[in-house]
Amino acid sequence: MKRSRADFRIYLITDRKIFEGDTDALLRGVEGALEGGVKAVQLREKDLETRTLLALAYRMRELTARYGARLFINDRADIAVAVSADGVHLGHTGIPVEAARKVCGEKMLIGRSTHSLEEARQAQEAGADFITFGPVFETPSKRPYGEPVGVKLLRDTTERISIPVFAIGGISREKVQEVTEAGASGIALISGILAAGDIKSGTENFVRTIP
Ligand code: 3NM
Repeated sequence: MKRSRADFRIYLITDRKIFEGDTDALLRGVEGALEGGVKAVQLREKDLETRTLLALAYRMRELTARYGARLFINDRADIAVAVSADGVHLGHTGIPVEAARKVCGEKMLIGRSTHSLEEARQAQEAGADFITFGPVFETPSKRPYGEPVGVKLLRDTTERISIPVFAIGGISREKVQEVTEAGASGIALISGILAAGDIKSGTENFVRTIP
């Protein structure tokens, strides 16, 4: 595994729509995943109004801290700093990595979503600590972004860049071996964990597969 400050292997991303928009239910779901062994969470509720998102980010910070887990905030470097998150995760419409570094400083981690080798290279050169790369497999939430990139492109990318790559998009337990053999340092996922009937034991199964 590539060594870096991004020393976790399962990167859980939130989506309260799985809980019919109920943020309390989302927090309970995330707590189940933390109980199951998740060590990094990205708060990604892009459509929330700023103050509502900030309030949720404070609660997520308190929760993740209780379990010794990292917290990342999607795109909102300002909110990440305000709630003392461990990092920010930048999507393709967000501010560039260099700008986020100025806001967040050297201590915080910066993750970047990438969808091609070129984007992955750019993220690394700009100083990202890690990237997500995908969608590797078919996933309903990402159909608007086009075809999955596939495992071969994942492998081509992990072979050419040195920062950790988290495979994202349609990751189930059955896919973990394939993506780690392709050089992924870890997996990033929403439904594989949060849509499980029993989130804690579902997470434990992932942790056993990718400790
Ligand atoms: N980003 P699931 S795919 C949030 O390719 C996200 O950058 C992607 O959800 C990307 O684990 C994706 O349920 C959705 O497939 C991941």
